[in-house]
Amino acid sequence: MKRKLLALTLALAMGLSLAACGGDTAETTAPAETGAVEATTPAETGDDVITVGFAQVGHESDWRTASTKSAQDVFSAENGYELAFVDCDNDSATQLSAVRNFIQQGVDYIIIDPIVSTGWDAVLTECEDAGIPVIVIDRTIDDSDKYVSWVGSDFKVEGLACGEWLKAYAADKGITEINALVIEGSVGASATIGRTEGFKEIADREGWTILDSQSGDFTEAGGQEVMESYCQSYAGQFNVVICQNDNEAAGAMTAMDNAGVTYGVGGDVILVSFDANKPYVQMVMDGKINANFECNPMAAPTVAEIIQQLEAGETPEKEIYVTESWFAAEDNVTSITVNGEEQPVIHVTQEVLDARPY
Ligand code: GZL
Repeated sequence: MKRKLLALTLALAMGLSLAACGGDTAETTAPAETGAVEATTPAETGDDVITVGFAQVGHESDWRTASTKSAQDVFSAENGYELAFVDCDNDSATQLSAVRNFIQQGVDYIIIDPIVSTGWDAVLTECEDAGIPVIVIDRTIDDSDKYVSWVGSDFKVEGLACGEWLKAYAADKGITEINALVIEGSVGASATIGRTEGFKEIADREGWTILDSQSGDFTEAGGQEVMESYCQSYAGQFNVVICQNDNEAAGAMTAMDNAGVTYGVGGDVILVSFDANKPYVQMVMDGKINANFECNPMAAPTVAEIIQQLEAGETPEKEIYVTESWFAAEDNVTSITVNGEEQPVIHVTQEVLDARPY
């Protein structure tokens, strides 16, 4: 009961301080069946258990698996939490419905990793009315700020870093013409929007050609399907493939293998990926992937700190960025500068690989 009173006080404070959010997003989607709710219930329930509802994007990628594991490790019974986890299977209607179910369950806190960045203001208003603080992780919500904090990555910076690395790499290799194919992530996801925008900004500045840019939905199957189509449509025309996550890169490699297209160090095509999950950092070390731009999935520890701040009546930061690294197969580009900030490009050695946490 103590936490409920605290949350209600917070919600009232938030309601008073928040500027009106632009644009009503009328709920047009009828609530669908929610995903299976998996609650990790502590052996001993007590007054000090904090209940957390987590509406996760889905299970589409290795990155997602790491993100989910991070939350399950942190919000465990032994750590004093009861986690109600919903895998929303990349379905926005399921995700909105899952959040509404958390409200009905009366959880203490709600975590959302939003599948898409719009359509959120109505349900976030319902959370606020119910006095349940919302913490957003990873992808962003762009049509409402009725949440306490967001913890994640700057996706545009990831895209810019990719472009700046490619510029430096091409210069070192004497490559004067870039004809790129992009395999985008899920449509409407802020990760897709940011990475696409960042890379295109550099491509436009450098006069590169982006021959095509289609969604592989952040999955291996999607990456393979798009790359098979590219190998047909753009045979012999491209020398760069940008995959917006590791699973798409895996699919693209299969398609290029089948089409007899060589890639990676010494190949005809420069292959770039995002996420930098450990198996794909291994592929960078092996020279299959030329560069990989990390997207850190470990937001849960920071979310736990935010919850503890709220429990203590403190006000957390509104935006908290996680740290990320850039990896390359060769050591010919040692650093790049993005938005005026220089950051090393890490040449992947066995020591670097062994040190990777996920
Ligand atoms: C980005 C995250 C993306 C990953 C993909 O933060 O939302 O979704 O890059 C995942 O692997 O599917």
